[in-house]
Amino acid sequence: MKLLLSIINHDDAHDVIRHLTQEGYPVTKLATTGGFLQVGNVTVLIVTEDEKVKGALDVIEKHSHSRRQVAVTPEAGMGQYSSLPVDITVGGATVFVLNVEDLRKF
Ligand code: 2BA
Repeated sequence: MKLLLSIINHDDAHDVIRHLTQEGYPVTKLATTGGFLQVGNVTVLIVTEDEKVKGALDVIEKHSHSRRQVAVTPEAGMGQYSSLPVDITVGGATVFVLNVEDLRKF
């Protein structure tokens, strides 16, 4: 079994979760915050059989979209902090696939 730990853009999360659920994947949604932008995103936990991982990844890929944006983040320089705009591409989705030894429900 595998755990898909999927960090999804807030604007895509509703669609991704709806389609995962329709396809029969059990989903737990966590409200999370990205460390770099300090804005909310959604972490979705899915535990499923190895052979169903590709199907879940396909759903996530199909309904997640990356976006380019300019972010202003604090940057150290010359002994003081200034805000420098940086051009970044924000997922979409970032997915970690982990082995799960056991699944127990009580
Ligand atoms: P954030 O940490 O808020 O990062 C948002 C976007 O900012 C990232 O998009 C990336 O394009 C950019 N970024 C992040 N750290 C950066 C840095 N040190 N310098 C320059 N640009 C940086 P994504 O890569 O699509 O990541 C979206 C969200 O997924 C992240 O939000 C974070 O919550 C999570 N994430 C991505 N990679 C991760 C990882 N390796 N471990 C844990 N969480 C991760």
